[in-house]
Amino acid sequence: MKESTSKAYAIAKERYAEYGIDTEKVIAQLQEFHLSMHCWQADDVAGFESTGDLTGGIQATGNYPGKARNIDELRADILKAKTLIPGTHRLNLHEIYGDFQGKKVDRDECGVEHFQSWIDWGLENNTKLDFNSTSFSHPKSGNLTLSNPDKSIRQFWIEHTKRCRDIADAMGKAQGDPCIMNVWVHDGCKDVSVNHALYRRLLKESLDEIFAEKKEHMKDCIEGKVFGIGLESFTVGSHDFYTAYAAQNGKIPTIDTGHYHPTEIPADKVSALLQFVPELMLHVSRPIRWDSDHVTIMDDNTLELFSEIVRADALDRVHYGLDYFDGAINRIGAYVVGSRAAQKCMLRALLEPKELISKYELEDRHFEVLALIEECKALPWSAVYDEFCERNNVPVGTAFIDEIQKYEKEVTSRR
Ligand code: RNT
Ligand code: ZN
Repeated sequence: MKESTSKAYAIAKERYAEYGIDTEKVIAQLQEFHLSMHCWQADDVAGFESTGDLTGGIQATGNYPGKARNIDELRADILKAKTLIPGTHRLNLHEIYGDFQGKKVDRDECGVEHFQSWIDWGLENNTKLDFNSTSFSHPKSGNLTLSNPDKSIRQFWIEHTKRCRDIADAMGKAQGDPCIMNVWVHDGCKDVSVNHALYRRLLKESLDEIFAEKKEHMKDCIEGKVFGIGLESFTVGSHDFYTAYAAQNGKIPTIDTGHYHPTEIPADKVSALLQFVPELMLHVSRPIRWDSDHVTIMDDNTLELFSEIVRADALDRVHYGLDYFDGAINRIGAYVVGSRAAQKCMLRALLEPKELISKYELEDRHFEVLALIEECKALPWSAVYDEFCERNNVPVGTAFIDEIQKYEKEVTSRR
């Protein structure tokens, strides 16, 4: 262990003790904080099904060389990223990342057999799996999938999503821990339209049919959005729609931090939703103007989000997915920066002296609340993070940059 790291940690430990915070306990909590790393950062959401374009309300920009072109490269890149991120983390797969062995497997034909090698890989690499149905980038994606008035198209996507639940259930069973399956569909209208109630009724009916079968080893999440690219005027699966659906049906709403109006604070959803729904799924991202998917950083929105979870004492009621895709920079670097940023936000949330602040607030002493929140920003949390990295045998500070450059030179740049 580097002497400077351990000295800095010893001082940090004392400083936090002055506020009643036990940094050893916090490090133990951070060790139990598992991100669900999104497989789709490795190849700009391409998947292994076809070489077609990414369509359906989302877009990845950038042409940085070296993206993963097949399942082996994707697995290698994710394992590389994992060596640079402290802790143990899950992997979030989309259906288009199945092991199709070069065969054409349409979305209404997918089955557990196409994910058996992922299940084995997860067990071998101590990586639990989460899952997503994929309704974009397909000839039948169009503007409407589960809410399409054309029954045959709607049925196609219902069948797909049901099959995805079977796959997720098999993953959960094999790993002895529920697989969290997210449903996001891009359904919407580009321009003025009048059949909103119809589309929403159809989406509700499709979801009812999809969720009809109880599953033991997976949990369902539903993800809303303000708008999709090319579908700016109307979104069938809006936040109101899914919030109401989740509350009525005991489902898990997914809070994608890139999916709200610019002045809306995603963190504020946590204590509101958790009064009515069992759990939450997160897609931690970073919205920039029209793009909802820049690499996660330690920004105010993310800090506040994790703080609200800790303050609500809801650490075990939340699943921590990441969801960004940046094709303009080294993609493994994007994984590492974003994952470490999410961990730092959680660490800072755990280090907040919340009992003290809460006491002041309940006594109506608001200057003291403000002062403490301000002071906490400058407490030596980074020394605790460095110590956490040391204990997990991953590079401390910027040392991961060299490792990623080396991997780029030896592996990704040769693709
Ligand atoms: C899109 C949603 C969705 C996707 C992934 C790839 O706006 O956020 O979660 O990003 O499913
Ligand atoms: Zn998302």
